[in-house]
Amino acid sequence: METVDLKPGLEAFGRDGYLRLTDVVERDVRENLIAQIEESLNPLVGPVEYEADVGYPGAPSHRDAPGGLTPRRLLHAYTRSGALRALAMHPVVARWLRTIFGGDEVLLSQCHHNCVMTKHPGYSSATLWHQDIRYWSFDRPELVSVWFALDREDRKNGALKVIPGTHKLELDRGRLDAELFLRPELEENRGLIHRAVTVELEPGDVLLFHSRLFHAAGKNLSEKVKLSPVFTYHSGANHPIPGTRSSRFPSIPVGRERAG
Ligand SMILES: O=C(O)CCC(=O)C(=O)O
Repeated sequence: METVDLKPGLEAFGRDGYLRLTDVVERDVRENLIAQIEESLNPLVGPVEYEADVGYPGAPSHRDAPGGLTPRRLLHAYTRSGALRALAMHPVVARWLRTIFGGDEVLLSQCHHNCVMTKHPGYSSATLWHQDIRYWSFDRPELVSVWFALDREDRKNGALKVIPGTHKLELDRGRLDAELFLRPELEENRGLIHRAVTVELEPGDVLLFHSRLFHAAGKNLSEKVKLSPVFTYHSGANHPIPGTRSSRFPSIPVGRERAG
């Protein structure tokens, strides 16, 4: 593996709460993954979360409504194929995660994200401002979500938007609604949201972001479904709380690079 100075990226992650890595996933790997994922969409291979299940703005109100059976997430991505398992263990991503976790062991959570986001044109919904950690239960809120762009992700097809630095923010509970989304009607939240940036990704790019970073995304207004595998990682020193959803399945060690 080529020698890359990880220090500037590590500093950027610490400051902003996210890091975009360019050109990580090779074209043939992406094409193979896209073909496999498309096969899982028709006929639909479960487990799946439908747009109607998420209840986000713009989502069909129930499964029997028009578009109610639009798949929003193909769940349990890690167990779906060897290609998805290899993606989750990508050596470039593993090296960054190890660096971010200060050299500790890196573990893939099977309980959170571990899915392929399948944002469809027509019936996709917008995701409001939230932190991924909101429903997760670990010793410390120090997890990293990793978003793989198999194709271009931009404003039109619902690329992620982030508010840089918000992984370090301490907010009063009142700034969040019942579902722990930022309340956009509050003046102080409007100021925060005003600082948001859209993270456009090219095919093969990867976005790493802190589990406390506020992020959101729009609907897919393009003609094409957007397919994005997403996995979540934690360090070996950060354990899921026993008895919670975060401990439902064991985490998987992310291997070290082989020498030579
Ligand atoms: O693509 C989207 O709408 C964003 C999804 C997201 O942020 C999440 O599921 O945590």
